[in-house]
Amino acid sequence: MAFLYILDDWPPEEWLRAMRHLDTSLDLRVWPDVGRVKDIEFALVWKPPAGALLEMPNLKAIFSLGAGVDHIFRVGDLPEGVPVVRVVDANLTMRMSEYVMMHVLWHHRRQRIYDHFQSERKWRGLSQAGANETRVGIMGMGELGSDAARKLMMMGFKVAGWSQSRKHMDGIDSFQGRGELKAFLNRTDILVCLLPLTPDTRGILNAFVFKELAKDGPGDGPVVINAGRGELQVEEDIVAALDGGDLYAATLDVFEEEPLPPHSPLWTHPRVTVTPHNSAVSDPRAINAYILKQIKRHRTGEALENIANPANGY
Ligand code: NDP
Ligand code: OXD
Repeated sequence: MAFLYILDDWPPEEWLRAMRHLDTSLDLRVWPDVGRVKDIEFALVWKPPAGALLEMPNLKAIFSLGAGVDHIFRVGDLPEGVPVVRVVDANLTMRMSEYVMMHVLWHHRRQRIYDHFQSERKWRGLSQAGANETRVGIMGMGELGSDAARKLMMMGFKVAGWSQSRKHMDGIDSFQGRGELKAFLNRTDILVCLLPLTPDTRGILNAFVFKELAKDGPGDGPVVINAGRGELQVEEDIVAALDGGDLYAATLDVFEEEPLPPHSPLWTHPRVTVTPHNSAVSDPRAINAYILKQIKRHRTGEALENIANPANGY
């Protein structure tokens, strides 16, 4: 049996080294040096080229290198009946929650203004609301959203989540589906997006959403933090909302086009924070270990975990 990596621009050495450290018996291959295609039983992929996964008659599973699977489903022609498995891993979840907590706190504590004061050597304090007065709304209450929600709640924030299905989490309000989106937005000061990119969610962070965010919060104005996918957001609408007052500030980890092109106004907007799609980087040690666990399950006749549903795209 052979294991194939299709890594786009991830350096293969690190992935191979980490895997060999965990299991010396695997026959590892790196795209495009596939060797005999019928040897390939498992593939770990990030943005696979169209057709790359076809013609592998013994392929048992396609593992996404990350939590998102949009980069696989967008290829279209996938081998029929081969499950696509996404990453659900404590290490990845921890990293995303670190990012969300840091940026929620940064906006809540008005740090952008203090940075500006410092640049002017100005010693000045501002009024400050408590976390218990600030309403955070999380779009996407899956593995990542629900962990971030719990941690924010523990810090004292008023937290609500929005998802397809109703959630029952102590101390966290749940809003469900398009019918409850407006009510969710109307009670939200800081909006965190951890949705997957699907046909249903593409472009969801748009002018309508920004207009509906609460305008009576204790902070400087509505904030959006997007660490889901760039194509969830309409960047033109973000800039217009920032300039028109529907948004006060934005933290963006993901973009319609990545890397963010040099001409994008987001780079220089005074109330936008840009990070390079690294809010929760896939750690080769953790991800390879997760995949080995899945392969072991498969070999012992247990079901693979966290299989994405091609019908809804996540
Ligand atoms: P999950 O599949 O566990 O959760 C997805 C959540 O989104 C679920 O709560 C789901 O609702 C909800 N959802 C999906 N579609 C809709 C919809 N149309 N309307 C309302 N809610 C919807 O995913 P994860 O939490 O593991 O990951 C989320 C995303 O984060 C990934 O898909 C990826 O794009 C992104 N990501 C980004 C990273 C980065 O570095 N920037 C790193 C890792 C992930 P329900 O629970 O009802 O099914
Ligand atoms: C992921 C990502 O989906 O890193 O895990 O974007």
